[in-house]
Amino acid sequence: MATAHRTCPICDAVCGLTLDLDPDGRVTSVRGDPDDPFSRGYVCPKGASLGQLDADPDRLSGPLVRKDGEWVTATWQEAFEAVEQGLGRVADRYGRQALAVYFGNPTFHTMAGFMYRMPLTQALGTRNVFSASTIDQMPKHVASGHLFGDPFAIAVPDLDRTDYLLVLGANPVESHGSLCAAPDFPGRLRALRRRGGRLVVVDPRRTRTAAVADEHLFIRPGTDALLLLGIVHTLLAERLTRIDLEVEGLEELRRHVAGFSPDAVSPACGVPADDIARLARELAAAPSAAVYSRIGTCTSEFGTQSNWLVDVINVLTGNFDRPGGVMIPEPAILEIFRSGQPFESGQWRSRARGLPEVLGELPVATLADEIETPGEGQVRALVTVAGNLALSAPNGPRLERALTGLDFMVCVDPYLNETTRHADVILPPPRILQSPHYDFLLLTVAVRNYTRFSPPVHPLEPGQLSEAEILARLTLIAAGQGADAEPGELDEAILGQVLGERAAELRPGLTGDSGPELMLDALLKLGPYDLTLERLREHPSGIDLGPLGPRLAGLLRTPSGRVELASPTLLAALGRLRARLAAPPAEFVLIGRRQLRSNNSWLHNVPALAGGSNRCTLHIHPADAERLGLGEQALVRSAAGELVVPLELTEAIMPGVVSLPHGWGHQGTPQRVAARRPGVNANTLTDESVVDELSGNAVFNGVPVIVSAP
Ligand SMILES: Nc1nc2c(c(=O)[nH]1)N[C@H]1C(S)=C(S)[C@@H](COP(=O)(O)OP(=O)(O)OC[C@H]3O[C@@H](n4cnc5c(=O)[nH]c(N)nc54)[C@H](O)[C@@H]3O)O[C@H]1N2
Ligand SMILES: Nc1nc2c(c(=O)[nH]1)N[C@H]1C(S)=C(S)[C@@H](COP(=O)(O)OP(=O)(O)OC[C@H]3O[C@@H](n4cnc5c(=O)[nH]c(N)nc54)[C@H](O)[C@@H]3O)O[C@H]1N2
Ligand code: SF4
Ligand SMILES: [Mo]
Repeated sequence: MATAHRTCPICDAVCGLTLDLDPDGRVTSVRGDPDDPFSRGYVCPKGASLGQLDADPDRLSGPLVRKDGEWVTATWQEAFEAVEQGLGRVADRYGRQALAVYFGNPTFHTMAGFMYRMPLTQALGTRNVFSASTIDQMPKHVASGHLFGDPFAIAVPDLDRTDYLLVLGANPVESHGSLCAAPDFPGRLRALRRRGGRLVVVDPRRTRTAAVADEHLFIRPGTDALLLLGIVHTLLAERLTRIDLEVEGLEELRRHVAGFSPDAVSPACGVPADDIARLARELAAAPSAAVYSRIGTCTSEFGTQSNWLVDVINVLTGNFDRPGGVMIPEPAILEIFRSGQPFESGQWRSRARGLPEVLGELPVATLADEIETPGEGQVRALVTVAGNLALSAPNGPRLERALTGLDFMVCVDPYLNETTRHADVILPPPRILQSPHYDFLLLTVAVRNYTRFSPPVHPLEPGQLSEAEILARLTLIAAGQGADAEPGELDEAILGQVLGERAAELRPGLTGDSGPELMLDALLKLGPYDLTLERLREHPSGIDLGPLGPRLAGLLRTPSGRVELASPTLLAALGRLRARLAAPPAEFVLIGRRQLRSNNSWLHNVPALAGGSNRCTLHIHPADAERLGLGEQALVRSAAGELVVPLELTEAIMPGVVSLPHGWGHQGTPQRVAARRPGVNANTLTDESVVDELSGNAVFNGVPVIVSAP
């Protein structure tokens, strides 16, 4: 029996896995890799089913092209020729702005997604660039951009050393963390408490994370910014600050938070004023403390303000860039995504709604507008890479209808699913275990500096294409070089750019079996630890690069060269929060939730993960269900649409709040296991017309709804 080492590619926790393989190369078991210095043998049910996911018989084994409304299998050459014709036709007739591209969540995990994203975007030559960032973490980038001048200066809690962790809008015991790579997050939280630390969770649901915490506070969805303002107010009013960094704007901040005392914000956010003030005092008094926030705060109306205030508190309490507080990891690679230029957004605006560009992209929440609104620049062709917009975008059904009106659509995706079924061409990457793996991005938000490379477990079969080659050839087609162009030349051009003036010196010595591996070797050699791909290959269980340390000074890019606590843009946006203090709350608001044995939309076809508690139900408080006279199901209506959903009564949710997981609603696709328990699409209810103003991020939490008997 052979074994292979592999980093789990599913979620952000980057667990090291050991796979047992039978003589035919089939995975017979998956265990946590005990020799991995970071994950130390941890594995969750999703990682344990990697073999089933990899061998899913419903994955596409070759390209599909739609002819006269029917899917036909095609050769790669035929498929690329169809792409060349389809994109070419639209670009020739309507110009490059008629092309759009969407990069989905797995492009943040795959090596090919990292390497070819920029080249493909540039080759398409369009401003209609979209990614999962604006249905996820864009508020965090904007907040860091304003505070530190670097939108990628994303600090993570020093989980293994902190004395106090305040978690808002995250449920890492089920999600295993996000913008915070920490294998065995649940174990690390237990360890925090064992060493005498304190864990406090703020969430409209008493989650599994809340269950392992010292304290849980319910909060009315969408009001974290108010709670956080109350904390900032207390820190300043009671002179509890301990500022170790050079900051700008403390006095402006003080003036602007004056109206947000705990007493003032408490009625709107539903957290008692005494608790708000106490949180501030506890954060200030703890030997070290970290405030950590995620999806619940990002995908809400005041996402950017919430994430700004989180780091303002980390700075004011002396915990930013400090062991035990929050710190910015130092990954093994050269971080080519840092531009070195001060952060700026709104360099262009979306055509239909005038929403600002951020990090070179536009909000997913306005993609349907861009497809449907006639005129110069109307989107008529779409490229998706690893995305399932029909299920993951706000008002997915509207976007899905818009997709049917496109002149051409090509998807790089292993499945024929709710989104790709509208394509003209589907280009499937090979199986997971046939691809090399390195977490270029996730290791930049790891709670320990650490590195690990996994070579492919299985070779490509004759005629099969790697995801790298698929994306390279798409890029070359987009650049006008045709379906026959050689990917090798593109790879050399990218490597040349990455190596810059050291190209002549370093290029001859680079090793790797593919473009992305060569790129990894280059970035390691240019990185801060003097590593090489060869060295990583010698350590298949990974290499520990030590605990996090302070590094903000080298990253600050604000105009003042200091931490800017009071960016005028953010202060100006406080007006809407002030108005919110007096606004009457909606009778019901919808929020989401993640489930341990699921990952967004694409794991529901794995038999080992289906069933049990993994159900698409609406959580509602029993008192609410009784008051409304609800039975097994409810009708839920919002400004965007309506759904009939099975109910699950639980006292773990706040009265007035209902929760529905996303990624469900599997209809009309050939995924046989998923089709047996399709669930409903939560994004039928989310409203694409409402966004977090400063980042354009979608609002999935705090959606006003009306709940009634069906
Ligand atoms: N098992 C599993 N793991 C996953 C995923 C998955 O689908 N399943 N998805 C992955 C992805 S793409 C991501 S981005 C991460 C996300 O990781 P997390 O951010 O941990 O995501 P959730 O588990 O959805 O936790 C969000 C929490 O916010 C709460 N919440 C909702 N609204 C509010 C609010 O207004 N205020 C506050 N304070 N809380 C609120 C919800 O009740 C929920 O408990 O997880 C990743 N990991
Ligand atoms: N209501 C609501 N909606 C949400 C959220 C929420 O909390 N609530 N969360 C949002 C968040 S945080 C995110 S990240 C988005 C996710 O949104 P998306 O990224 O659009 O959706 P996923 O469900 O992750 O779909 C991933 C797609 O990639 C394909 N895929 C998987 N592996 C690979 C691979 O290796 N290569 C390629 N080319 N394709 C691959 C899958 O088949 C699937 O089609 O959803 C968002 N939508
Ligand atoms: S926690 Fe995430 S990375 Fe770890 S095994 Fe589970 S799915 Fe994979
Ligand atoms: Mo995400």
